[in-house]
Amino acid sequence: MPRMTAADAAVAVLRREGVTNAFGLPGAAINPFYAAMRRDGGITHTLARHVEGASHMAEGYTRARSGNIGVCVGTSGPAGTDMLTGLYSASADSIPILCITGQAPVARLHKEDFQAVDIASIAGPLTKMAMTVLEPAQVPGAFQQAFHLMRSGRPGPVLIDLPFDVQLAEIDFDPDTYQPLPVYKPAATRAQIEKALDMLAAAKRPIIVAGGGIINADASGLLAEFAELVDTPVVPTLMGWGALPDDHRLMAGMAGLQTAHRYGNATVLASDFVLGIGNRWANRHTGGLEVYRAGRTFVHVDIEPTQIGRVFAPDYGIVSDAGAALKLFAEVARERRSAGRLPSRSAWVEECRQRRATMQRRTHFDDVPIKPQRVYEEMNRAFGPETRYVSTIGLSQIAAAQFLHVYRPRHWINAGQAGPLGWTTPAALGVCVADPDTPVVALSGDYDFQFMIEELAVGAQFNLPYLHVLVNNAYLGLIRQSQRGFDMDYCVQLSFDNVNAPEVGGYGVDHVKVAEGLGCKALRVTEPGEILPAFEEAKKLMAEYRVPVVVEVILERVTNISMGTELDNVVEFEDLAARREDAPTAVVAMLD
Ligand SMILES: Cc1ncc(C[n+]2csc(CCOP(=O)(O)OP(=O)(O)O)c2C)c(N)n1
Ligand SMILES: [Mg+2]
Repeated sequence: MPRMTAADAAVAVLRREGVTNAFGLPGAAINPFYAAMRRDGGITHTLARHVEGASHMAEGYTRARSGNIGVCVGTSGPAGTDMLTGLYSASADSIPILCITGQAPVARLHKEDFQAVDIASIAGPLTKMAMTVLEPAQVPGAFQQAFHLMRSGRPGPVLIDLPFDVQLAEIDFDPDTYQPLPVYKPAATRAQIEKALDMLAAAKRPIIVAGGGIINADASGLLAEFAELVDTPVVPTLMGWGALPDDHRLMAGMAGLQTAHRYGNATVLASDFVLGIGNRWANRHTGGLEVYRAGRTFVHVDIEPTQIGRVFAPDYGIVSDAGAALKLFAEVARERRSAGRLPSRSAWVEECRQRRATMQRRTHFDDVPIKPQRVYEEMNRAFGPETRYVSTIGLSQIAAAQFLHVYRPRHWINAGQAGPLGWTTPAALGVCVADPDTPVVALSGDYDFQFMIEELAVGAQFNLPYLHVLVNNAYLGLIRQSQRGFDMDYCVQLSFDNVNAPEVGGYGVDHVKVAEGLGCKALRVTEPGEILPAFEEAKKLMAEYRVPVVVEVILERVTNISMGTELDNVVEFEDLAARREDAPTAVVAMLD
């Protein structure tokens, strides 16, 4: 039997589970694992500048490509605690990442040893498994179980904590005969699908709410097929955005309190039946449940049994992987269609499309300082359907969801539930590592950008070019807007007179200089007409220098973005689009 250190065995399992990349940074307690990675030579390591950054890179890496599992590695103590936000973000959005930490030697764990912290207990609620491996011979099994859990059921992260002496101990392990464990994915039965289709057929104005589970299951094609067969409009959730292309005839818009379209909310409110697939009825999607549920019948399909009924009791629930359910939905719908048993939906589909062509928000403003809506209009002009967007939270992200277009799954990569500021830059870098051939456009507010700005150096060092649109209002904009309810504007200003950069006109941080200092390229624009040329220039700079390029757009300081408390109570702060020229890049042209 081959003998090797437990750390070598851990790396061998990673390789056999398909891992080719890791994100992290070493420290004394994880050096044996780094030594094993070095001996193996098959794992490309990206050195983060902050351990939290490594965890978000891992998440971006997972999200970019089906089957990927991002791995982040850090030492004992603060490295593990730094990665907790990454574990939270990944678990909240059902994204598998594997977090590996070093630890003090087993015999010293209870002695308050240097940087010994009980990370497995701390990470427990954020992971599907969090384990300090105390016996060296358990290491291969711990990793095997980790991959089984990350891929089974509702995907999510795992943490494995390896004491120093456990990593170094020699064990018997045969990588050649190692076999990944089978993956558990429940599948709907025919009787369940028949019943749900009967309920859909009985409805007059049905919609499909398409969640991120469809993207996780790689089932976007099946979604389109099924929706077309039953001719039913689709409302993607924020996590499901891209599952159906924005220019699809049945795309009805997103619904919610913030990241939503006016026509999306109106269509949900007009519906009488909702088939939710791979979604979790997030509260910023539903708003108040009384309004959301009134007069509607609900069917909920989810891979995790305890998700059924968690937020509200649906009229019918099915435990199934979204892909397995959609495959059977399409199969049975095709049979019913051939037998002439599907009701016509053309009037309802047309009604939803009319809403799309009339209920639009205005994007075309010529104001200086620039209004944010104009930035997204120019982004729609500059970036095609091949673009992968990465964003986190803030007015910037909310407006992006209202105005940008997404045409493919995994092309809207967004920390949906946790929304940790700072996620955007490292996640975008992880996306670039996973798929260097697809153009990546990240979007940040100034505060999100400042949170993990140091990670730009990783992009410069490892030649990970992407375009970072930075919309600068010198404000914690979303919080400023929410403080209107408290009648205050308190601790939310990022503006100051920068003694080194009077040219930023009181907006505070000189992002261009910082980005350049970190080895990237950066441009700043202050007028609407400069935005598009700056994007084109940025593309050239990316091609020439192979580093991240930041395009900073100086915005007007105060713009309130549409949002509200209920689906029927979203407040509009600007004039709505009345003519085609008001929303010139809308996917469905505005009917004048
Ligand atoms: C770690 C963390 N702290 C606080 C928040 C709350 N929060 C959400 S958005 C926001 C302000 C974001 O400002 P910016 O990135 O400039 O975006 P803007 O809203 O101005 O577009 C804050 C503080 C958060 N999401 N994450
Ligand atoms: Mg801001």
